[in-house]
Parts: sequence; C-alpha cells; structure tokens
Amino acid sequence: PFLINVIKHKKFITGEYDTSFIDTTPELFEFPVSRDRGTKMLSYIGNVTINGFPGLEKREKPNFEKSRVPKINHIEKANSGTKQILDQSGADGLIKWIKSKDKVLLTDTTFRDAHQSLLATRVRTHDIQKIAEQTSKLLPELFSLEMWGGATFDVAYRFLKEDPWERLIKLREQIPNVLFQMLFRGSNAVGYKNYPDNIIREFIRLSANLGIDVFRIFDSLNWVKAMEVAIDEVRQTGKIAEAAICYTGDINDPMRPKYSIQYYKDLAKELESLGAHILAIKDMAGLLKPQAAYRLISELKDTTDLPIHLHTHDTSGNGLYTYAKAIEAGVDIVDVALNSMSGLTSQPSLNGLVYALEGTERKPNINIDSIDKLNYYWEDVRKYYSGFESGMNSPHTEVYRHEMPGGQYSNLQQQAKAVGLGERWDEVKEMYQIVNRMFGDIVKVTPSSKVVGDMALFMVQNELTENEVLSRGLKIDFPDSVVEFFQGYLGQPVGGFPKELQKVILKDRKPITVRPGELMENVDLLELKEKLSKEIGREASEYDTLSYALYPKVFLEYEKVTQQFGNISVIDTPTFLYGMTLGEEIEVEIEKGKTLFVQLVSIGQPRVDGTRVVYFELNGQPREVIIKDES
Ligand code: 3PY
Ligand code: ZN
Repeated sequence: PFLINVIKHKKFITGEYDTSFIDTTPELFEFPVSRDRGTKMLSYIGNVTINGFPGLEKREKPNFEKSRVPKINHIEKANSGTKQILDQSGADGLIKWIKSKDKVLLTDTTFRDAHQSLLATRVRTHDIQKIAEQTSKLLPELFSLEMWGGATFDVAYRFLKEDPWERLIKLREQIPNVLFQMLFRGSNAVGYKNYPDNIIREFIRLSANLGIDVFRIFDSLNWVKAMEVAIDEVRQTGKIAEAAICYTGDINDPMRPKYSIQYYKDLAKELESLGAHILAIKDMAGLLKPQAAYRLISELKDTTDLPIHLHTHDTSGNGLYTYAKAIEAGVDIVDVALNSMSGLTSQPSLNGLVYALEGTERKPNINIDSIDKLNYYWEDVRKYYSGFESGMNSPHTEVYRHEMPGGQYSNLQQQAKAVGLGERWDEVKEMYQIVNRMFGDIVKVTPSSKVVGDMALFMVQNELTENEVLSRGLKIDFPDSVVEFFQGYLGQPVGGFPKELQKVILKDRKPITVRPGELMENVDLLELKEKLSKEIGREASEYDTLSYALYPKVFLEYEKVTQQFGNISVIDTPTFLYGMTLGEEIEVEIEKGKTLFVQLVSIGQPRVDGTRVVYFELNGQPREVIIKDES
C-alpha cells in the first residue's frame, strides 16, 4: 500500500518531488482499509438491506433516535465494589461480607436474562459495551451483574455472528469493580445437552480466567448429581459456586405434593454439603407467589447457613410483591433489571424495588438518579430490537398454568414462527401445559423446557392429542430432543419417567439411569484444536476449540459467515438488523480510532441471475458489491 500511495501521489505523478518527499508527506503512510475488509462489510450491509435479517420482518430501516448515553467522568476511577472484596478476601471473605449486610443486595440482569427474556437474547455486545463503563461508575453498589451464560453464549454465534468470549473480555476491561455473574447449566454447560466432564471443567476454568466470578449452577431437572462436577470445579478456581434450586409447582398447593417445602429443604441441604457458597432459588418462570416466597425463604433460612439469592420473573406481575415478602423473610440477594428492561417475562424492576423498600431497614443503598440515567439508555436501545419482542404487553397470570420459563417465552415464540405456527401460539402454550403433565410434571428450564417446547410444537404441527401419542406413538418418530430426554441423556427427573410414554417414545432403545457424563469419554482438546484449525484454515484458539466442542455446526457456520463478511460486530445495531436506506451515511469504527464512512448510493435492478449490484461510497470512494436477491 505504501508504494501505491507513492505512485498515486500528485507530486509523484507531476514530478514535483525531491528527496524530502517521503519525510514531508505523511499521507503516504495512510493506508486505505484493505479492499477485502471494506468489501466484506459492504457485502453484509448490502445483503441485509436487500434480504433482511433472519427472523425479522423485512422493512425499511426505522428512524431511531440517538441513544442517550449518560455522561460520566472517564478519568476518575470507578468506586471499588464486590469484585475487590472477592479478589482481596477470597470466596469465604465475600460470603462473610454478604452475611454481615442488613440491606438487601441486588444483582442486575439487564445484560443477560432481561434481554434473553424480552428480546429473544438478541442484544449485541456493541450495545452493552457502550454502557459498560457508565454502569460500572453509576452502579458500583451492585452485588453482581449477570452478563453472560444461559442462552447468550450460543445466540451470539448463531444469530449475532459475534464471539461471546470477546463480550466477556471487553466488559471485564470496562467494569473492574462489580462481580460478574453467569448462568451455567450444570452438565449442559451453556448448551442443550450433557457434555463430557472435561468440557464442563475447561469451560469453567476459561471463563473464570477471563473474569466470571459467580457461577450460578443449576440442573434442568434439579438432579444434584449433575451439578457436582461444576460445583467442584468452580471451588477449585477460587470463584463463587452459587448452586441453584429450580422452583416449580407451588409449595402452598396441596395438590402439587411432588414439589413440597420439604423437597426444597432437602435439596438445599444436599447442595450445602456439596460445597455451595450461595444458595440460589431460581424461579425461572415466576411461579413463586408472595406468601410462598415468605414461607420458602423463612424455612430455608432455618435449614441452611448459606446466603440465599432469589431469582424470579415478573410474568404474572407479582414479582415485586414476591420480593417484598422474601426480603421480609431475610433473603440476602435478589435479581432485578433496569426499569426499561424489566417486567413481564423479565426480572422485576430495580428502580421499582428501591422505591418500594423506602421506609424499611433493608432498602439498598442505590442512587436513584444513576439508575434513571442508565434506564434512558436502555429505553432507546430496546427499540432497535423491537422486532424480537414477544408481543406480551401486560401481566400474564396464565404463567401459573403453563409454567413456561421467562427466558423461553420469546425464544419459543420465535421457534413457533419459524415452523409456521406463529398464528397458533395460544395452542402451543396450551399444549406446553399438556406435555408437562404427560412427562410427569417435570422441572422445566433449559434444556428440559426446550424438550417440552419441542414436543408441544411437534404435537400442534402434527395435530396430535395426548391420547393419540400413546395409542399411535409406536409408529411416530418423535423429535430427537424428546427421544434423548426419555433415554435419560439429560438426567433423571424427580420421581422418574412415566413408563408407558417412555416405551412409546423409545421403542426398542434402552434408557440409562446413570449420570450421562460417566458414560462419555473426555474430549482430547489438543487434538480437537488441530482438527478445527485445519478445518477453518487458521489457528484456532482454546476458546474457539471449546465453543466448537460445545456446538460444532453452529461454530463452523459462524466461522463461515465471519470469513465471508469479516467482523460485523462493529456495525451499529440498526444497520446490522435493517441495512441502510438510499442516500444514508453511517460511520463504522472498525477498530479504535479507525472509522469508515459508508454511504448507500443506489441499488440496481435484479439481473437475470437473480443478483443485484449495490453501489456504495466507502470513505468517499465508489465501491460496488453484488448481492443475491433471495426474494
Ligand atoms: C437459561 O438456561 O438460559 C435460562 O435462563 C434458564 O432459566
Ligand atoms: Zn431467569
């Protein structure tokens, strides 16, 4: 490029140069962005402009207001917080600190569960990163930020075409003071099936290294055996093992004896004896009613010495009432989300809770002004993703019947749309409830909830009733996830499998009753790294390798897209989702201090081969890309 700059320079062409030419002409060292890199990005923008974004109705890019990023002092350091307590006093020191606090502590889930539950997990690193330093400086009093894990990991690769590890690294850089928390699905890691033990351990080691402090570990069937490896590994890293009990049923309903108060107390004892640092009650669907919350927390407080961290979803609209009762009963930490990302299938409102606790001794020390400022930002950003909203806009007390987790609601709805059942969503919810009963009333949370969802979609799609499944089931091929569940590959449900249904679904396959991890060989990660490097034509990192071990197809597809389009995580979200309008100009900061100016000039008519030429200007220079019109 240097040589090109020289021979293209006006002075060089006209011969008006001497020996000082190089020293006095700094622009010779300004290299254009590689043709390849610019063209790749324009190909992405051209493609999304013409063909739309998968899962979003195609429409002209709406006119979004600029998001309101609160002003902060970039030079001053953030106040120290819980991260420093863990780093300085270790896990035991942190637990002691929690126990010494009278005021209720807060986890903010805006970066993870809130958007998993409201926006089908689609919020991109680009938007979280822009508010990271502000969050660190405006909310240093938080117990933790839940910012990773659950569905955010695979959705990053699958739909956002970005690297989830990078999200962790970038946020850690900007938020040095608050504990980072992730949701970890026990033997299923951040996936939808059981993995070999060394994959579970490696995942925990790598994420602890990059900055995760609190691992909320659960099993989708509350099968404690499936949580042991993860708890043990987290303890070895010196981080916090927060073992979760998934709450289902209703402890105050005598008709639901399977999930009684005694059931939860026994589980708490078991998890304590396994070495959990904190006990989480993970009410993933928002079924814990206020009086039940008071009873559950009070009795658990008498059962265990562990601090208790309560998680709920506000689907029914009762979330804050449930928290108020739990706080009265002495819960230590609760999960909330910033106002504009709270409520409905998400967590109850952080801002609301602070107001609600006014006049009580347990009101947290949070500056309302600060949370309002952060709230404005999310109010604006949420609009970018409106196409992923579930359409739920008022409390749904029906959740007490279908019991669908908040994090599943908008995702299953997307799945239903994808298979042409968007119009029959009410039937899918009804069927979800029936399938749960058919399965013997199981704990429903990822991945067991996905099995129930898959079966419900399958039954609605094939017009099957409960009776027909039993009477004609031997001739029916059920979805893979359902077969694997009944084989015991997700573990053992409370009270075992319903035998008759199991026979129909498995046919002549034999179920297992041991922990699936015991039957799986460890993966040779070095060998896998070599194989992957060959396959993608570049040196795979240990992070790539682990992601590939978790979901090989998804990872390779992500790699293909990034090789085709380059790093598209740098594009702003409206453009990423909707492309550009004619004449529009945007800026893309491709790396720190390096900005591209892109203008969409015109779009050619479709040609006989179904392609169109899209004309751009990139930093003032004409560039064109050829895009296949899929319509
Ligand atoms: C997840 O596993 O992703 C969940 O959020 C479960 O509630
Ligand atoms: Zn949740």
